[in-house]
Amino acid sequence: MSTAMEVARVFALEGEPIDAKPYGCGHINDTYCVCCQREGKPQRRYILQRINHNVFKDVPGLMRNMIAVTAFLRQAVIAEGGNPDRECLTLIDTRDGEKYYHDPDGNYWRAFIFIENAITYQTVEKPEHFYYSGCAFGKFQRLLADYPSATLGETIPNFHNTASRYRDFEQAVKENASGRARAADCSILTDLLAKGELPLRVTHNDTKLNNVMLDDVTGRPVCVIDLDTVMPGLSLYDYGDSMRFGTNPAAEDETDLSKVTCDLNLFEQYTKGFLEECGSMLTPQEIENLPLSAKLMTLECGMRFLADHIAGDTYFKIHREGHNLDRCRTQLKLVADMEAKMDTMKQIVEKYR
Ligand code: ADP
Ligand code: GN1
Ligand code: MG
Repeated sequence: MSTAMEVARVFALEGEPIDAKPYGCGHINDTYCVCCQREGKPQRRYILQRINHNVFKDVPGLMRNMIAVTAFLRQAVIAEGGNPDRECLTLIDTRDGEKYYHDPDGNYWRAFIFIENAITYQTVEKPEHFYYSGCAFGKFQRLLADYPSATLGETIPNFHNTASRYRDFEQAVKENASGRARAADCSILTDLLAKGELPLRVTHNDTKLNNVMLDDVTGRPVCVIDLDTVMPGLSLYDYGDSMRFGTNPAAEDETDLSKVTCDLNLFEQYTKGFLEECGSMLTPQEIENLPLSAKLMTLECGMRFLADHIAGDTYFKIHREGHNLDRCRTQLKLVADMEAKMDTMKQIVEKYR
């Protein structure tokens, strides 16, 4: 594949390219900063980009848009007395007089004047940055107000067609190409139950910490409460739901997700207590699935919070806007952390079986 340095020489840059380094934090194209040496003059920089043709299927069409829009903006900036080399993107021609280069490997490249003495921020550090951002995009709209929009192509069809994006989302979940939708995981316990490999028991089903009364003085367990959900179920539901709530040192609705983790010491404490009390009556399959049940009960609860958020908060009590969404996020963060710690969780269960 051509290197950025090789491609830099294809463009009519001022001076001799001496360096081409990856640049910026973009998520789509490969961007390089090319530095050129000039006789008796300071160095000059350019931006060189390899266009992502996986994302943009019709690069020539995209470049037709860009050439037309930058030419139009250039005239508009000049008409307002601005500096067009600085206030609008300027494409640099190739030595053959083209606005972009299609290399022998099939990659597309373009080069721009480097806008010096200006930076892009990754977060709003001062409110005024965001104000100026509003000014910039407002001006962009204004300068292009008379451009005939129908003459531009759609570089990504349906890009902001939210209904179409929603269908894409449903399709991605259905296909689950990465396995990350975890749909298959969701039926592991119910399948084992259906096959008779896990016994149906009387279970509490809502075993969070605040559903057990502990003695004020000794801290020892006094009484299991909140028996509304006592039903036939799997022992794994009771173990897993306790883990979901209790191993996370942060609140169930914590908004700082960096605080949300599965604390393995807490995991060990509960496992020890649970297995001391009922380990001898559990089957080997039940014990083997304990670590998985922690993850699955957490995933299930995350899905329930999200579903309720989408349904308009009709099930769980909320105390602020987006409360169920915040709760969903902690659960999904916890699922990811449990997945990362699954091997250790299994070792801990083995220690107490
Ligand atoms: P919910 O289904 O809304 O969680 P709970 O039955 O768990 O309702 O009751 C909510 C809280 O009330 C419990 O977390 C506990 O602090 C307190 N509580 C419930 N029952 C008792 C009880 N019998 N004695 C003392 N406190 C109780
Ligand atoms: C509900 O009512 P409470 O707070 O004990 C819910 C549980 C969820 C839990 C999440 C009957 O429990 O299933 O795991 O919230 N109870 C019911 O915090 O839906
Ligand atoms: Mg309760």
